[in-house]
Amino acid sequence: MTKQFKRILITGAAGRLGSILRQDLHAYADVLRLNDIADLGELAEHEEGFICDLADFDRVLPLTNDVDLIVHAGGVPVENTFESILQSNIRGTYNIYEAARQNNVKRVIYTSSNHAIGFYDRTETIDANVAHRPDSLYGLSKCFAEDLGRYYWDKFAIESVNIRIGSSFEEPLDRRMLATWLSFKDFTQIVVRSMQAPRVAHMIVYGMSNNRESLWDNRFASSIGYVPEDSADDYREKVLANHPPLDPHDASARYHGGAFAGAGHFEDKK
Ligand code: 15L
Repeated sequence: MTKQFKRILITGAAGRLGSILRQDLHAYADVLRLNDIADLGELAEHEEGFICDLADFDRVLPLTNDVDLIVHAGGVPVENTFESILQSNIRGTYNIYEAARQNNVKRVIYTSSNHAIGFYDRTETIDANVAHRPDSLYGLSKCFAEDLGRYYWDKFAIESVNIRIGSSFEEPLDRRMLATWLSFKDFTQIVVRSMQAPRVAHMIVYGMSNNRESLWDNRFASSIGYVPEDSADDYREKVLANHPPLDPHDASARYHGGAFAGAGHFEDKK
């Protein structure tokens, strides 16, 4: 059967979420071009391996050549030094968009993060139209990337879906994740819907499963047909039994971003 896409580029393909995409997206594309700075292991027949640092534009240009779309999951996945956030997430994401423009790639799916809005108080339920409120340099790099996508849409008609991922793990690992959890299956679904939607312009959606407790109003995701099938509630009793409640006045408990909001400046001496 012919697949919908000829070639999809996945950056960060050796990472936790990139590996899920590597496994699941072959159903939609003849060829998966996989990028990371880490080893990608053995490549299947339908896979092209491309080890390079996204901060190096001369490598990113050929990386994005002849692809139908880009799923950009590469970069530093948590708080780090400013220098590494700058190189991997800020310069790296700029390089992806600029190379996409030069190679005429028309859509980028970006794994953004809830840490772009991590300083909203948990008493507030927010949608994807609220102003950025980053809780870390990492979160700030996600804000930059979302705005970069908007700029490349407004000026160059490159579409993007920015998926503000909550917490995507095998199962919810603490009380906060009862609200922020995104199952791996739902993660694949929201990426696939983002790839298949006929028109997305520049969108921001939340990457969250169907959790009863929720910090985010995800109504915009319904326009691309995302209907989460899993729920953190299936793990609720286990999580509550294993994780005592935090002090509700502590910053790690008060804000959407959890421990990222509660942490100090990464480079301060501990
Ligand atoms: C993220 O952005 C991280 O990549 C992930 O490791 C988790 O910490 C997640 O946010 C979260 O907020 O739970």
